[in-house]
Amino acid sequence: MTPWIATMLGAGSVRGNDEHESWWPACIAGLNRIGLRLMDWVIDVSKTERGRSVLSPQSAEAACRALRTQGAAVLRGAFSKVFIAGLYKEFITQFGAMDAAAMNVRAKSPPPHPFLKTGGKRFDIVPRMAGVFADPTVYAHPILLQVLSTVLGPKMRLGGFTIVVSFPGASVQHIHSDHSPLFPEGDLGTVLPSYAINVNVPLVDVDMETGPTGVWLGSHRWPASRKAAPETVTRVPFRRGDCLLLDYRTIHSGMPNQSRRRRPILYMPYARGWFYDDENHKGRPTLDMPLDTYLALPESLRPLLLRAYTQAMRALLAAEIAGSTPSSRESPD
Ligand SMILES: O=C(O)CCC(=O)C(=O)O
Repeated sequence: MTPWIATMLGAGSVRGNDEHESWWPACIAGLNRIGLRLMDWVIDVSKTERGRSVLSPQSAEAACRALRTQGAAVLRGAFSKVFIAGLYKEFITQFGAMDAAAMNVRAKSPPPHPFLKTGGKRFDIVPRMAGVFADPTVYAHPILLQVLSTVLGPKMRLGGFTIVVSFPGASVQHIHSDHSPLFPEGDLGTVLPSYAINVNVPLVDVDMETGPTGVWLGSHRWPASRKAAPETVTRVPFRRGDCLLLDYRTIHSGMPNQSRRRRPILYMPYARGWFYDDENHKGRPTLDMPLDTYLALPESLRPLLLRAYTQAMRALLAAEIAGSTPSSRESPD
């Protein structure tokens, strides 16, 4: 048994600390079942694949199959740890001085601002795409593009570049998917191919104590009437360099942070060219890339980053259209 499976099965102490957590201890009961399904959706990127920045046809097919059938895939070791350490440093430069209370105050202030509260002591924040955050190695990583362009087509766009940070004491997040159904009539959306995939890149090692994102595998195909049973959640720890690809329809929830460390995860949603996420980011641009940086990009990358231009305007419009209705990701508290 590999060490990370062992970590998962020996999930450590669990304590409820708010009303959402009544279901959390039941997750442990589901862990044995989870072990059986791990190999379906976790793909180990080999040293050679990482070195060449390309997946073998078998690995690429396994990742695409996992996204199709499970609505999720983990690419273990897609990024180098040194590169992720650089991203973490930039996160600390931009937001290291803020604690949960400071972010809460900002999240409650009138828009526009980069802070969205997505749970107790959990926030989605928009960093400036400066320094290493502007490095194409992160948002145009060839291994990511290899998988994503197969699933979403060659005209996909990066729709956002945000960081979800959970602070020590963060409670388990409400169970949700990242968007309401595109076609609620007759659950049509559940039989369609994927239209958007959120790529989550943890900037620190995430164990069971720090709290990974829990996933309900296969839920992208569930009818709206089927609710996620908390005890069937799948959760695996992450090491720096891993990333989690989640279909926008897949049901998930951030696990509680019972450690003393904050847990930042980079969020990069990629979508087919016709899809704009107007639900999740009212009043804030989701991709804060300075225009000069955009214009300095190689021409081949500009189509992927086109939303650096358009998101700023759409954010203002979305604030007007959506009014005060909370999105599925926003904290209901
Ligand atoms: O914090 C996490 O692990 C998940 C966050 C999330 O799903 C969200 O903000 O929508």
